[in-house]
Amino acid sequence: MTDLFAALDLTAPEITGGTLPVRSPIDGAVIAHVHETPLGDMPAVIARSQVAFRAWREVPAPRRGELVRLLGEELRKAKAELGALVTLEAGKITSEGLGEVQEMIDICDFAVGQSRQLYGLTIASERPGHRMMESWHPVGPVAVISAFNFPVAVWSWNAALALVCGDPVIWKPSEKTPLTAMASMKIMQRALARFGDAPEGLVQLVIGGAAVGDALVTSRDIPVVSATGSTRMGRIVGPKVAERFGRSILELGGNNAMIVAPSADLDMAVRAIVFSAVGTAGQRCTSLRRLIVHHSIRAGLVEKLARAYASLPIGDPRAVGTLVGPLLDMAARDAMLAALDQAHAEGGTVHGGVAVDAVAGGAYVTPAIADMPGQTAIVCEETFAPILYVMGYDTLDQAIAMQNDVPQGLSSCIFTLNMREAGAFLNAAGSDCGIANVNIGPSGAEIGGAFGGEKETGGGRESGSDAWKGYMRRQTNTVNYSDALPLAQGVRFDF
Ligand code: UN1
Repeated sequence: MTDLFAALDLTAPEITGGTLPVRSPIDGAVIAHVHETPLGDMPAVIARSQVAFRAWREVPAPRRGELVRLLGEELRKAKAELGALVTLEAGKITSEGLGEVQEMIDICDFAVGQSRQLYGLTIASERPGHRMMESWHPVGPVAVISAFNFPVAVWSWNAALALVCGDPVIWKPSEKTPLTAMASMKIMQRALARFGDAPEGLVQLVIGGAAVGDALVTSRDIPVVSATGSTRMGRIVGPKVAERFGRSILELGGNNAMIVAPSADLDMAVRAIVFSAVGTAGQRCTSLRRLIVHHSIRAGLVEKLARAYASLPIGDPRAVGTLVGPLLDMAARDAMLAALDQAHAEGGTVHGGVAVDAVAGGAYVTPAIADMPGQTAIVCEETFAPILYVMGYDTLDQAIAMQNDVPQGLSSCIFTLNMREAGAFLNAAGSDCGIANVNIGPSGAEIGGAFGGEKETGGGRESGSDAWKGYMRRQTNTVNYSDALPLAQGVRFDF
């Protein structure tokens, strides 16, 4: 552990003697005490960001991209170590810890290309001798508030785009995962040192709880707040940002479903279900939580799943072969067990969902399948744990209605070999989610697409497609190169 910290440039004074204890979900042991950002420092942090903005917005975008290119290079060099720290601090299995760092590298590559493609439009003017166009300008400091479950990738989706768009970044990571954030900042600093002349305060990290977050959320000097976490958190952040006419990018809860149609390739469906329901111990916002299966294949599919679930190695996420690591902490395990009790009380039959003592001090569980009589109250809630609720359907319309009948709207999918069903699912009257897939699970999205969802998921979009526009301000320009001054809409104002 000490070697890992040293390899990531985390020095003893930085990770000892602070007020915030950091625990590893692997065994619950305290691995560091980090220093929190005093609340009184927040005005200076925000002011530094504003000063950095005034310099950075004038750096040509492709040159800004160079910084992100260097970040991608430094991340490649540090991938093994940072991935291992994600495993230690967030409890992800080794492959998923590395995958998270790869996701950071991917968004850097994407953003470098984007830095030469901050395209506006030219627009036909109705007036002779006039040219209209649309320009995209840097908007100002962006606050990134991230969650424990993707402790570093979520920051990078926002930061890589914000930086090429000309915006400084202030990052408040989850209090549960400050070490991976600190290590990412060290990697960022290496990129900044190689870059040479970036303004001081371009990328900052603040560590602390709700009060530190609130200082960012309520500041008029931070035009964009990108917040990932629970719907409960979003309900607090969203209105505060709106109250000052800021822009929020919210990535909140998901309650993602898969519809399994009679024609589905069941072996493929089982693999997709197991990865998306059990992978990351069910702690992705994209995790599969609801399985809506045609009645004719329901019993067989549940049986296959139960067999697959029974074969999954549960334990220390660092061990070769482990597929199910720990939940974040004992509170997360208690919440899972309480949800299963409620599922039982609501008429469900629960398989699995038992606490196991894989590594003393860690919150390990067997993943659960809850065969439900219908979409009851507990099924409509997001419980951040490996619980898969199974429900039956007769007609596709019924299945789609059920899929949409929850407050959240992040990700969704259908397994079918019937192209009419696939088409209906992706249609306007189909899935109401931000992500809708055919014959792949709801989780593990690539960075090239816009990531986010509707309804209580918050409506934000990050990462690929044109999500970069969320980090810039749009300006409509009209240039008159004639010697007359005609008014639009034919208005006359002669004097
Ligand atoms: C999250 O859980 O907050 O699609 C993000 C996925 C990952 C990102 C998940 N690319 O599962």
